Amino acid sequence: MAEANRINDVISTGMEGDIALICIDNPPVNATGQAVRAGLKEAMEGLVSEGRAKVIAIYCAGRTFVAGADIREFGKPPQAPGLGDVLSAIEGSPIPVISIIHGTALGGGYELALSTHARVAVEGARIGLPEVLLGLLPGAGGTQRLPRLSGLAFALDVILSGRQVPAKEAAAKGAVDKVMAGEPRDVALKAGQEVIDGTLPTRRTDLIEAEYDRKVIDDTLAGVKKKNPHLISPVKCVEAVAACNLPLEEGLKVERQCFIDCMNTPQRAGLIHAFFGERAVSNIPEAKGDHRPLNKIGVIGGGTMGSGISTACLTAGIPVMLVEVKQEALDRGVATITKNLDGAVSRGKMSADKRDATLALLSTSLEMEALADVDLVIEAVFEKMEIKKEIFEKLDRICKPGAILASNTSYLDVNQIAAVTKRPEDVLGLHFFSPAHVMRLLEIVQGEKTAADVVATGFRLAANLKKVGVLAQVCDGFIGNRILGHYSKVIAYLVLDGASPQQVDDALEGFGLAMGPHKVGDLAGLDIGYMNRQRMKEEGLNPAERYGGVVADRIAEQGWYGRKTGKGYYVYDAGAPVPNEDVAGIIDAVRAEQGITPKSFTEQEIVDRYMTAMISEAARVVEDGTAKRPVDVDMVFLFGYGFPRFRGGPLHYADTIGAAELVKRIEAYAKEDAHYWQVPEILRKMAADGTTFADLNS
Ligand code: 3H9
Repeated sequence: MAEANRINDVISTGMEGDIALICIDNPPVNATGQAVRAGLKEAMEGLVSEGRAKVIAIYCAGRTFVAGADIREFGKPPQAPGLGDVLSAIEGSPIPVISIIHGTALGGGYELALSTHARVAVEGARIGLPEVLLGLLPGAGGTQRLPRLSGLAFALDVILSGRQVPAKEAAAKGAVDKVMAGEPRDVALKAGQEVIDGTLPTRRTDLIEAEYDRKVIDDTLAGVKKKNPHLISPVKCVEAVAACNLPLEEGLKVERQCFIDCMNTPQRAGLIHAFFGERAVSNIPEAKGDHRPLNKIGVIGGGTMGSGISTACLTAGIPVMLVEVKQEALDRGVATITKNLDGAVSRGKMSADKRDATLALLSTSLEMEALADVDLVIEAVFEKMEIKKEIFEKLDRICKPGAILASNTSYLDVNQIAAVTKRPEDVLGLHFFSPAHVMRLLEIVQGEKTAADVVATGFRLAANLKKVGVLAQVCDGFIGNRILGHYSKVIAYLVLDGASPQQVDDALEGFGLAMGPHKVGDLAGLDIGYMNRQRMKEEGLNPAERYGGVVADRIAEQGWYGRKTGKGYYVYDAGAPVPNEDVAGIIDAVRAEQGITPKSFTEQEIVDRYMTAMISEAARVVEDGTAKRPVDVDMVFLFGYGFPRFRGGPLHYADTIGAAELVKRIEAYAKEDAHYWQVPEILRKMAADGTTFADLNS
């Protein structure tokens, strides 16, 4: 800067002729932490009292404009000055102020831009108000100023979706005034000169009257409540926007109150835990070391999983060699991949040309030898140890030195698979979740001998595929399926002991699950669980364990496999599914045979038992090191199992109950079934120490 004046560590000002520049430099994303707010206030006061500048341009250093308030400050005592006050001072400035947006102007960052008198986006920039995704709402004027600039419908869309709006669309809607090319500082000078020349008009947003339509607001509110019956912040967003017909000062008061209401909810804490958790899982040394190349990937198996994995890799631009044993199976695999990509085209996520180019990255073969030149092979065949061993022996012979050999097994012992090769250091588990091109979780399973750069490559693959990679150690089912295997038993016990399947589904949907477990069973096919239980029976059940599968077995034995047969726990005719009356008869008969007198359970009791079972096994998974930290378990459940994001994950939720209460609950349940309900040692210790799972995350 010609005349640089450092206000503090993150804010500096300077003069270039008649143009004053304010630069925000607060890496990584220029969040409006206390130093930024205080520095901006001081810089504005200085420039206004000096009175030399004809225009003030605010821009940012680094990769982006301000990406929002500093989320790390939330939940802590507020520190002056508040962002709202700083922005009101900017809006009230007698010298016109403009903002130069590059990268992303999000949340409080875009609100800063809204308080200035004109917004210039650098080409490629995006704006957005994503607070709703954090259980909040724009709390520094966004709900009041955006409708004034761009109208109610657009403002409601941006605020409720949290989406990032490209500069071009934002300009068309008046949400930015101009799009220019260049470096932010150069654009600041150019745009500043245009303001002086009168070619870039400026205006105060607070003086614009918002167009107002009560019906749009009422309809939006009704839609929001229907779409997200559990969430508080979308309702509060609409409530705040509804105040945009008041004078700005009054509207800001309503917005402030709505913001505080949201800030005080456990949903806000859960969603912010999810935001940081998503980043924390790969913020570990294991993910960061050297990695091996990923220029070509082999996939063995063209079934649902293999096709989904191939689709994910191809979509990320990685060439795939798909191998199957029979031509028909290969054709089916290619057809599934094509269908997956067509789906992306019809949803507007991919152009037809891009689909063709993506498909051109796929080659196929009936010979494993075709995998000789790939960097990574992902085996996705039946869950049978003998078949996997046979494949890995062959891969060991065929694949080039240094190639990574991965299994998509969902529960088998990766060490045993690795042991059949002469290169166990190159073997790991890459557990995708179905549908693999949609679900974001990837469990990266580290075997005893897996090399460090192979694990790091697993994380690199996750990042390339835009998935959330979570490190897991070997055990039956790794993190997710092991925990699922445990808590799914409590669902059967609840039904045996008195709850109806529908009651269980309703209670858990009320807790936030998108679909109750019996509806999920009907969707997945009840024959699958039945076959698994038969296999387990053949292998020998644990006599100490209560067998809960009797009801499910009898339902499947009727040939009622759920949706695909039109009947399961529910009956699927034309309308909404209704509970299958015959299932009630089966349940009554089983209870009578087992001498069970049915109890009644409240919805809360159902949720408590279900969650306590999930938390118990999750705690053991952390205790024995299968998961590195509680946050890893939480992210597995958010990204792989549809656990409600606003609850943060099972162990974040556990902290809201507290270890002492959980121990008390488990001990009470243990009076009915001491084998199933056992207090994990880690939980007992936490109850004694007064510590939480969150303490183990740091
Ligand atoms: C708000 O503004 C409220 C106001 O309305 C009212 C106030 C009164 N704070 O994602 P990345 C960290 S609410 C603190 O990996 P990318 C992030 O944790 C806020 N830290 O990069 C990571 O740290 P680490 C509304 C933040 O390039 C590092 O920065 N705004 C914040 O993939 C890099 O992040 C939002 O919700 C923050 N606000 O994506 C935007 N943002 O390296 C949230 C990021 O230690 N942010 N960090 O792991 C994002 O969506 C993405 O970070 C962004 C960059 C698109 C900006």
